[in-house]
Formats: sequence, C-alpha cells, structure tokens
Amino acid sequence: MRAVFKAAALLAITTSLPGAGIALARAPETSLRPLSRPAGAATGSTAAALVPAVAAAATPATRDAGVVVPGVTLAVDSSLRPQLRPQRLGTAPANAAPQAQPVANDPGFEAWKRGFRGRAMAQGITGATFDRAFRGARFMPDVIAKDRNQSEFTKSIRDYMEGAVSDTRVRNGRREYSQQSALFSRIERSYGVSGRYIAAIWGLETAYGSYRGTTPLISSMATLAYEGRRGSFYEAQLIALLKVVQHGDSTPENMQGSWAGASGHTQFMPTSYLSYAVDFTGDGRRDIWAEDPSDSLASSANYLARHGWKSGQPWGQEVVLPQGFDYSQANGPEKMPSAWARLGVRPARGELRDYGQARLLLLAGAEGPAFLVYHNFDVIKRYNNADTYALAVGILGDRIAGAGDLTRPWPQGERMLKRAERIEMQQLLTRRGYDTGGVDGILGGRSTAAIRAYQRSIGSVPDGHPSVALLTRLRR
Ligand SMILES: [Ca+2]
Repeated sequence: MRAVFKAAALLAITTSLPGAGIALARAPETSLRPLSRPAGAATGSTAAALVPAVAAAATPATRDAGVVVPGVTLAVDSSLRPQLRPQRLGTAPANAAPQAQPVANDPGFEAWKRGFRGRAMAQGITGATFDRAFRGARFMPDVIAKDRNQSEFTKSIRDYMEGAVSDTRVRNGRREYSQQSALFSRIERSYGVSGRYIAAIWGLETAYGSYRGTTPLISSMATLAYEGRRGSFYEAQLIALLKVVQHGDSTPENMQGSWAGASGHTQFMPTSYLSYAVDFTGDGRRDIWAEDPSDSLASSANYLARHGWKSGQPWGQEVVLPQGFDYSQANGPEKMPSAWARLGVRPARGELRDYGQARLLLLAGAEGPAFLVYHNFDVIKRYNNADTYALAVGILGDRIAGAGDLTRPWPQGERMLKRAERIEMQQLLTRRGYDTGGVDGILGGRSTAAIRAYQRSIGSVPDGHPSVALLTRLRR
C-alpha cells in the first residue's frame, strides 16, 4: 500500500510517484529540490532545490509511503510545495531550458478560460480581478512538455546529501544566517521554530532566494489546469492566485515561480500560501514573491509551527550502533532514548538526550550513518514527505548554526533502486521462497523481512537494506 503522499493526495500525481528512494522527478526550474536550475550561481553547480511540499497540509505524513524501507521515505516526487519537489537535489543541467515562452493562444485554451471564468466567479473572484490577472496569460506548451517529461531517476544518498549539504550551501547559509540574525531571531520568538532550520529550508528550496523561478504563475497554472491531467488541482491553485491578486498581496506580474507552481523563497504552492503565509513585514501584504525574504521565511516557520513543531527540541541526532546490533529495530518502532541506550545505541557526539519517543533512521543500511529522530523530524516531513529531505534540513540547519559534519560518511556509490529493480528484487526473492508480500515495487515490512532472511542466509548483516549489491547477488 502506497501510502498517501501529501503530494499525491493533493496533487493527485499518483502516476509519477516514484517510491523509491531518491527517485526524483525532473525538477522544475526553481528549486533545489531537484530542480534543475541553472547551474552555477550561488550554490555552485549543485544548487538543487529540495522539495518542500507545501501544500499538503491536510495529509498526515505517512511513514512508509512508497519507499524503500519500511518507514523510510526517501523521496516524494511531486510535492506541493510547490515544488520543491522532487527534484530534489538535482543539479541543474547546464543547458536547462529557459522559462517557457508564451505563445499565441490556442482556441481550446480560450474556451477553457471562458468556462473557468464562471467557476472562479462562483468562488468569489470578481470579473475585474479575473480579467486583470488573465490579461497577459498565455498557454505555455513548454510547461506541458516539462510536466510530461518527469521521469524517475535515481541518485545515491551520498550524492543527494552531498548536494544538499554542500560546503557552498553551508557557507552561504552561515553568511545569510549571520547577516539576517535579527530576522531569524524575531521569527524564532514569534513561531517557536529554530531559525537555523528555516534557513536550511530556504537554502534547500531556492539556494537562499537565488533560484525562485521565473515562470509566470497565472500562465503556468492555467496551462496545467486546461491541459487536464490534474485539472481540478491546478484550478484550485489558480483560484488561490486570483485571491492573492484580488486581495492586493501581489500582482500577476510579480507572481513568478517554478513551472509546477511552487514559488517564493521557500517554494509554497498557492493553496498552501492561502493557508499558511503570513505578513511579517507589517505592510499588510503577505508577499512571498518579494525580494525581501521576511514574509517567505516567517511563512515557513508558521507552517512548521502549525504542524506541531515542539519549541526548543532538535530534529534528531547522529548515533553509533554497537557490534551485533539487531537491525530489525531500524526504520521501525519508536522507543524512548533510554530504551535505545539499553540496546547499545550511543550518541556520535555529546549525550543522548530525552526528547520523547524516537525512531532509528538508517537510510543507507548498516554501512551508513545512523540517526535517532524525534517528533520535529516528522514535522519537517510535513513540508516535504521524504526522509532524505527532512534529514538534509536537520543536518544543514545544524551546520549553519556551527555544528561539524557527520562522524560517519555516507557510503560511496550506494544508490537507491528504481521501481523496476525493486520489482525484480521482489521477484527474485519470491523465486527463492521468501515471502515479499506481493510483487509491487514497494518494499514494505514483508519485503524487508524477506531481504533480512536472505541476507542471513548468505552471511550478510541483516539490515534489510535493498542495495544494488544485494540485487546483483540475487541475480546470480
Ligand atoms: Ca508583507
């Protein structure tokens, strides 16, 4: 069962959910998420955005959404956020396409626009607002092409994390965090969310405002609404944008973002904007499209606060596991820190502190770093429902605030399996007599138990991690 991705639920982009690890959809041009943004700039060639997902407010974060290991969500491909999506970390191709160019309108688009005008007015949008917003709107074929070209690709956790928490992103984050210390302090006091993590989200989503996207939102959202695959979702995004115009928070000309709708310094989807954006500058306008990041950053803090952020608590901490550790405890049950300590789990630095129930997170199996993650980790996942993203936000935020790097490196070359490979792994295990609970490409609890049993049979550490090496071994 594929869990409900917030993104999926909201966007209904079920077809492109990758489910696996870092399978990312090709990103829109703005964020890191994966997006492909223009290479170069502030974050260097690895500016990728991560995906935040904003919208999904209403969907509970699911722990085993389409992922590789039960309880581990590596990546979500389509998020609401606006995108921050899934592209997570990708590096922008040097020849990334420039923003879509408006073209002469097509008759079908004009007919859809006339119909939508009525639907918008039924939701309180005035004719004057609609006509003003659509004055320069055009059908954008490039947006359709990008939407249809999202493909699953995988990269290693190491590559993802090295891009997300690169030296450049840490350095730029420390500079911004220091230069805007008054703003971050005020946000922290107002929302109870540590400024370092807001800075990290800013860094991951748009490389601290450097890649916010330049696609005209009214046109891109109208194009996707008209084209229809997820028409009702995009019409809802458009209505939200029209409300922004009607209320005077911004103008159609200033509302630019990624082609898929995420915009602003921290890449909110329009509907998330309506629910969570705040006016932090005090000018009466919730303007996440402004050059000044105040409203955007405070809006992200408000989003986390509204999703239950516990003030003064960390997201988690790196830990070290003892020899002979029972890996069936990973990525699963929550236990109190004292219970983890009894199992031999030790902090990599400092002490193991009690912030309530914690789960042990291993994204790269026994060979990679291990973490105990607390309540706030799952709150970060409400922004983008992927363990990789939440971990990147936590680690980057701590590093921005001065912490050192992890004590244990991510393993070299360990990429996540693609869907076809996960299915093949399930088929090969089934053929050997292991019960994977079906062959569906989703490695849930039964599949993980099957992987562990097979690992034991060949004398490997039974961490349940679906590695490329294990698949290769199964093929023999
Ligand atoms: Ca404002």
